[in-house]
Amino acid sequence: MTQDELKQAVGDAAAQYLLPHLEERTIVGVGTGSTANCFIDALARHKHLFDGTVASSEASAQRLREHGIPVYDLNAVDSIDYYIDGADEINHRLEMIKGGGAALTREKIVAAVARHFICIADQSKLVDTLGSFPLPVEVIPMARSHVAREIVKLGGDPVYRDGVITDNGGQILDVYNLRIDAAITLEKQLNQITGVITNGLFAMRPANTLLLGTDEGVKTLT
Ligand code: ABF
Repeated sequence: MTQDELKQAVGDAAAQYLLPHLEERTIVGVGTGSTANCFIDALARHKHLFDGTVASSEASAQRLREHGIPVYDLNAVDSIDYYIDGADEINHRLEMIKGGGAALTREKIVAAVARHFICIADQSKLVDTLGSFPLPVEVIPMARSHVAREIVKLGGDPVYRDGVITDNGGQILDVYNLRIDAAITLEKQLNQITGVITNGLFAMRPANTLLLGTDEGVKTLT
């Protein structure tokens, strides 16, 4: 199967996974990226079964609204039972690198609120060790060079993602050549650097479930 077919399969599977849990008051957290878009399109077929959504990006919010699905401000909802989102890499502890789509801050916020984070990914995203994908770090623009210097001290090679401004007005450094064996430790170290808004390591709050699209079908890992 092509990568797009695997993404479609896992997006459909995530909608099916949610079906028994949807009720009229349910708010679904919705992520960002091409795999998340497959989920949005599948979820839209069941929009009559739940209340609405909270989106992790303006792009996902627009796609949801185009389907006629309500999108709420996170401050307007009391809780989110399920958050469905993709990842750039995920390991066997369900720790992730996210942020290739520059939505990492809102993704991390919604993931923090959600009771159950379901990661949806094609088989290419599952790795033994995180770090082959460059780790996105969202920064306050005036602090970009300072943060880059501090990241070099941690052993990474930061590259400014030129021309990208996030939904929050931040800029992105993509950090290359990290071999991340202790993801929680590195996530905490990066959080301590003044000027960092969010880093793309989702290890302190990993996914609860991974729906993995493979040539042998969609597998569930927990
Ligand atoms: C999003 O999923 C981002 O964190 C990550 O970059 C993206 C993966 O994109 P895709 O599903 O298009 O591979 O949550």
